[in-house]
Amino acid sequence: MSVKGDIGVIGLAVMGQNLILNMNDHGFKVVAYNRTTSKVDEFLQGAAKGTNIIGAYSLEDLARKLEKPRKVMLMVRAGDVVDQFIDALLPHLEAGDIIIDGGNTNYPDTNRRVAYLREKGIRFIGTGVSGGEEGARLGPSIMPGGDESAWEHVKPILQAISAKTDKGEACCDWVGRDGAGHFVKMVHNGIEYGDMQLICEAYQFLKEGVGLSDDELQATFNEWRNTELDSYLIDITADILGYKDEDGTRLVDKILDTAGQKGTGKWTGINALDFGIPLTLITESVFARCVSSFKDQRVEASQLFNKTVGKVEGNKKGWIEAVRKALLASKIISYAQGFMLIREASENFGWNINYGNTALLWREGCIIRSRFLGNIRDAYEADPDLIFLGSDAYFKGILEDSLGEWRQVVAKSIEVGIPMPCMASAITFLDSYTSARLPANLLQAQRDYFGAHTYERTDKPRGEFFHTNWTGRGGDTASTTYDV
Ligand code: NBP
Repeated sequence: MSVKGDIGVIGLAVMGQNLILNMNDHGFKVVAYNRTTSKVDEFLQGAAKGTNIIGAYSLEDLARKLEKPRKVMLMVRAGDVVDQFIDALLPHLEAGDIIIDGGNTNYPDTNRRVAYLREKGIRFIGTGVSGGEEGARLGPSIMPGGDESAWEHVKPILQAISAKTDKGEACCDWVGRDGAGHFVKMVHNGIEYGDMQLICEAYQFLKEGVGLSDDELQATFNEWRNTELDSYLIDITADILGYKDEDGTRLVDKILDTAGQKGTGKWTGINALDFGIPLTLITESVFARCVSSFKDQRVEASQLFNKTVGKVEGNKKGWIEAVRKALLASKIISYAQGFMLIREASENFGWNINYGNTALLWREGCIIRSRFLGNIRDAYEADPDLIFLGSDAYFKGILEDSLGEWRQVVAKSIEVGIPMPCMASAITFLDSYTSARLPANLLQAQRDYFGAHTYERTDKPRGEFFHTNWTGRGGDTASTTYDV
């Protein structure tokens, strides 16, 4: 082992500390630095005691203690702090050295930083890291992108510390140039929003509509662990539903129903709008959190129409199975939409993202880890050009098998007054996407009527545009044709 450090990590909060300990476990010598340097000593005397971890007390000290090319990983608050550290590091680095940003950075910032540092001869990697504290310590999902010439130098470290599939494959591989890694991490977080909201909708329907008891609810989610829904989020939901407060009642019932958010779901929605991709489910899940946060308004509005939730009558077991199918089918739509967004960005930026590989990165270590992601990987391995996940034979089969009960659940939720924004948006998307004809003929007529925006005709070749003087008062001049 070298005397100097293999990698430096800046940022000794929960993620930084755990990643460093993980690197140390895998035999790498890590140099640890933090703005508040007293935290370096606290770390060395606490969690890092007895390890090979070295402390650094200035950026100069950090640079001096690193093997060349130097590899410095930032695990600090995303945003300006990353830029500040980059500029403060530059005087201590030399051409070919590598900076890695492992924070939750918005990908345009990574695009910008890769270009900025390339001009200065420094190689930059922006990597998504998912899995929270436990993932960082035991094996996170890692999604690196940026300057590809840096990858061979950091690959042995990042792949060693990452989560592994049951076949031993690392949930860490090169995603693509520039901000590709952070883009994929952003979509991961958006999918996480969607998965969580879908589970919440299933929970509310079964609890308030079907009337399952706490024990029945917990048992249901426990059983779902043994189905295609098998995933980390289903696991923790089963645990949460069983968790009792000191007085013996379920803690979850005492938690205020207002959801927080840190912004990555919102970024995913904004990008979907920018790229023109109908990411309806994830976007609804962000809005669902927004509505939940209007607690006082909701309490007041709940008096407006004397709202009560109706009972969902019928066989409990039948409804539980119908909800399971609705949840699974909706989840397929969410991932289908997420991969459409990744494809659009990849083609737009020339990132060449491998979609099967992306599913593999999320298979273990991260919050959305699931058995299901193995099937997504198989689907893209079988057909790398697959546009709509629902046309893969395996997923098509599930959608076909679920459709009837999925419709029943969504229709019933509307009938009894239980909000179901994500499951409803998912089936609406499927109905739209699989419609050879939509009412956009009328929409184009409206656009042409008031704005002379022109339309194409079903009885003429595509690409020929027509304008009608609908009222006899307008002229014959058409507006410029463009697609938004
Ligand atoms: P935080 O996001 O809480 O950041 C703490 C670190 O940022 C500390 O080292 C702190 O130094 C430093 N810092 C701050 Br805050 N303001 C600074 C400033 N103005 N100048 C210099 N340093 C500053 O840590 P975290 O929760 O470990 O997350 C690290 C990154 O990983 C973030 O981008 C986060 O979004 C991402 N991430 C977090 C999780 C998670 O589960 N927490 C999961 C995945 C990704 P100080 O000690 O001197 O204040």
